[in-house]
Amino acid sequence: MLGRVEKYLFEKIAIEKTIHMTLIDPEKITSTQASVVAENSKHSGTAAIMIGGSTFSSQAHLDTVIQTIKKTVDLPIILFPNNENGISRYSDAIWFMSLLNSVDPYYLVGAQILGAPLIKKFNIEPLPMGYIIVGQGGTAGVVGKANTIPYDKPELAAAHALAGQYFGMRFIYLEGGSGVANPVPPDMIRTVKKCLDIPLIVGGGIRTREQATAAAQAGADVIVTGNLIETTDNKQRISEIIEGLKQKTLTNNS
Ligand code: 1GP
Repeated sequence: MLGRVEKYLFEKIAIEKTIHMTLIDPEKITSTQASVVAENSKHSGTAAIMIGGSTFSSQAHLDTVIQTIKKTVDLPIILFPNNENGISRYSDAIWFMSLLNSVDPYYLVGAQILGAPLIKKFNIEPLPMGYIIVGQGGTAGVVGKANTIPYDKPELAAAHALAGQYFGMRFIYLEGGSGVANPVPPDMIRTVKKCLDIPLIVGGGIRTREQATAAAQAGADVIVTGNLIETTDNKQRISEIIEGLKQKTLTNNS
């Protein structure tokens, strides 16, 4: 049986075709700022709030950020952990993810083994996801010891994604790396999406409506933006991106 958050995501993707999620890195923001970002993002039409970062370490701050956001918005809070320390009892769900192109068993299955008992204890909904770092990969690529897949090798990314699907993962995430200059190219997204029967999440370096729409048109089911919230006009930029995704759905349906 599908969990509450997974069901919500599947239904939303079925209706809206491509949805947006806002990633908040607790290390870069106070809890008050986080709740303002979450509220603005909700008004703009974001579907869920993801919480996590590549180098996060304070669990107490993570708990406070999530509790503060929950007082303001009723969107699902999904953890996006870099290891077993990124777990908070206050979250609704967690990307139960394996970094499929890591050379370190810790990021393939080790951290997950350490985290699983806590996830059960806190009754957090696990969302099984295959995480693939491509292109420059940013900090996530370095920390996760990923054998990053070059942007001009889309078929390699597709092979990783298919392996994830065959393992039983229910989402695949193509990660270009937070803040990278160039987001995952549409050609790579298209090639990966073609071989998948499960939703495809794309993130890393998406800053404009045009980039988000291009990723959606290539087949992304979920667009994640994180760094954008650090810009002064973040509310405007997130609104434009989500507006672009909605327009794309209207065009496709007409
Ligand atoms: C990073 O894919 C996410 O894990 C989002 O990237 O911060 O560049 O939006 P940005």
